Amino acid sequence: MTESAEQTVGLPVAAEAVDAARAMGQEAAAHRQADLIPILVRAGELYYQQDAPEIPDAEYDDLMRELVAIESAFPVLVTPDSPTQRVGAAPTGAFGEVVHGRPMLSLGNVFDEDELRAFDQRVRRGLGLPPAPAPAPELRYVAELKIDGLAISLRFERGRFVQGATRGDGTTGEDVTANLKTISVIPGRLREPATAVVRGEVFMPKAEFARINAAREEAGLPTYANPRNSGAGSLRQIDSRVTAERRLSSWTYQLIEDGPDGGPVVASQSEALARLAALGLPVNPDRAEGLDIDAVCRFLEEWREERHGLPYETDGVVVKVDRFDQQARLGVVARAPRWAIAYKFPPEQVETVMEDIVPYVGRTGTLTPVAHMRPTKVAGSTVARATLHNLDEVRRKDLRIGDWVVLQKAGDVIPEVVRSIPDRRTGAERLFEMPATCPVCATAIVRDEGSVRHYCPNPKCPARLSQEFAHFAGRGGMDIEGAGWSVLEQLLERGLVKTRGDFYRLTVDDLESLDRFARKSAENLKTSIERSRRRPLARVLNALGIPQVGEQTAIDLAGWIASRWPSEGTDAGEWTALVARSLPGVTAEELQEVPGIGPVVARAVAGYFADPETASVLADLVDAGVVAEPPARRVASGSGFAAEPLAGKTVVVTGTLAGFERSAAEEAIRAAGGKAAGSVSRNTSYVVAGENAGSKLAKATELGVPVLDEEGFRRLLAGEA
Ligand code: 3BD
Repeated sequence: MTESAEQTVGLPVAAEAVDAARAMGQEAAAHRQADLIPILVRAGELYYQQDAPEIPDAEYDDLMRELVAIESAFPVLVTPDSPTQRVGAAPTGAFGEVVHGRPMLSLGNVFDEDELRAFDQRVRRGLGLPPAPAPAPELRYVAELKIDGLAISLRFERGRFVQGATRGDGTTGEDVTANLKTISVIPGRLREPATAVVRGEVFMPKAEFARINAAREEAGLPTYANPRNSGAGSLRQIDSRVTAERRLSSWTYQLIEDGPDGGPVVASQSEALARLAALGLPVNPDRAEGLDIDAVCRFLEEWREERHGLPYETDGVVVKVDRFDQQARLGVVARAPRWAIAYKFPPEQVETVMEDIVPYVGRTGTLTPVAHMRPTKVAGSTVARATLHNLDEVRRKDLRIGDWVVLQKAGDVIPEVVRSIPDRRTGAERLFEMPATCPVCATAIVRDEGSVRHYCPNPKCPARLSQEFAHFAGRGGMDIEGAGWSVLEQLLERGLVKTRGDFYRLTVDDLESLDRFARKSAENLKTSIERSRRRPLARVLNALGIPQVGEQTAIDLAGWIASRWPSEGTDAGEWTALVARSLPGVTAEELQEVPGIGPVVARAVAGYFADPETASVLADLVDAGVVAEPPARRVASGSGFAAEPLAGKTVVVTGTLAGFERSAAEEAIRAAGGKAAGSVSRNTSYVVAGENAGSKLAKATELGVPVLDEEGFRRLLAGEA
């Protein structure tokens, strides 16, 4: 095992694995790499962006190890957009939660000067000032270069740094105090014993990024793609020694500090920045104060090119109304202040050759044309692929195979083919056509009247089935631990699993017949399959992959189903069968009763249940003994629909409960409208303590948070507490 390979993705890779990859030969390795990358990229995106992984962690790790081994064996195959490039960061839930005392807001974006001037007009109107170009001397802006980093919040008590958290969703972040302490510019003690919350951005300086990459190159290792990803990953390391090695930096830009009278200590953003600096906090000197909108525009102009010479990455300028009293008058809408805006520099565009357009079959059978390009560096990383969405888009942009194209990253993130460059055509370019038959199962491709979507209509298409079944068995679904891609592929290929219910009909002998499966691993997988047989209804619904239904809608739908077909007095298995028989009859009108479901989703869901194929899927699951657990009963409210007994409540479960797996208990809390949290704070409404509850129980007692046993928990869920 190489020390440095381990650093790449936070996973150890055995020398044997690298040898095995080498033995494949470069061509076979390249093919395998091409299979692995989209799976891992997609899983990674879901994981980081939506916290909804599609493949189990263990499987993800295995595939990632395999990719690292391939890339270690054949470094020429490495492109910086490979998922091996992201710094291995801790899984969600690895850190304690921090509820931000005041939510961390978000910022609206503008992309050109006109939009920025429109912002100025809105501000003037909001403050009752004359519209531009009339002068408005009482309105002044502060312009700060926008750091492309990770937003953080730091708490200082009597001058001491006591807690630091990531922004998270703005309400709740992760406690990364230990890691923030390794950042040298963040002081352990302020120059005054002030009590304050300070917000800012953590980032990796370009030089540090270059240093790390140079060292990696020297060691023959893949280099990291961009400072943003590596900075964000570095802050989410379990082992803060790893963070310390990365030498991150930070700028702060917001000060929340109450004076003796309860009001803020400073009266404006410019004063806040000065005070932050005076307290010993890092404040970006590349800013301007006392600006009118024309001066703001000059500031943008000045930095458009200059920014590339800065020691850190900036992707725009944040423009803020200086005076706090004016900020207060303007207020906040939908979490975004009306007194601040982010101007984004136009994306860097590059030209490259689009060597091919390849149709991919997705989970719903949709064929998506994907551009394969000569790998090119743009906005800090190398891009080789970009989705072209659908055939109409390909035609609209007049993209032909072999064309030179303009490439950019939308929002500096998602690679996008902007247009073709017809002047550079040689005549050898070819029009792309959607295949007449599915590239995977050869069924004739369908395009519905008036739709841009081409799809493979074969519900049994292996491309669809394997993705549908992966979704079914995956984390957001039945969560069958150990049933990852390679297992799934074999089960499908060998015909051991033809329907979803077949997972529950597998025997240990069946599983033992899989490649690299010993008796023990077969038994383990069988155990995890059995464990997944009973899942909360919301999860089972999500597992089905109903069009337009994600995790939240599945929860809403489950609540409605439970109110429509009450489960009291029925065994959960019988209730599941009843629901499975009843669902095919629901209408779109009925489904619109479900709070959170509108007409479009209602129609899609009703259409799904009306499909005879769905009825047989449901019957098969019931036959296979799958049990959907009814959600906690909701209290009937005046509107005839359920009120949520835990609405607005945060509940922490600790220790082992006899009647709930941890995930089921958390599911039940969410289904009852509450929030399931991982750590106890003053904001915790209840702690549910099972067998062997430890420090969380102690913390709850210390903070005076009500503690419930399992029976009390059940009453709480039933709205009886
Ligand atoms: C910067 C909000 C306000 C205090 C809300 C006006 C959205 C990231 O350099 N000021 C800055 C920067 C970010 C900011 C504010 N000033 N909010 C600012 C900011 N100089 N980057 N941000 N943020 C911070 C965010 N982050 C992640 C996901 C969604 N939004």
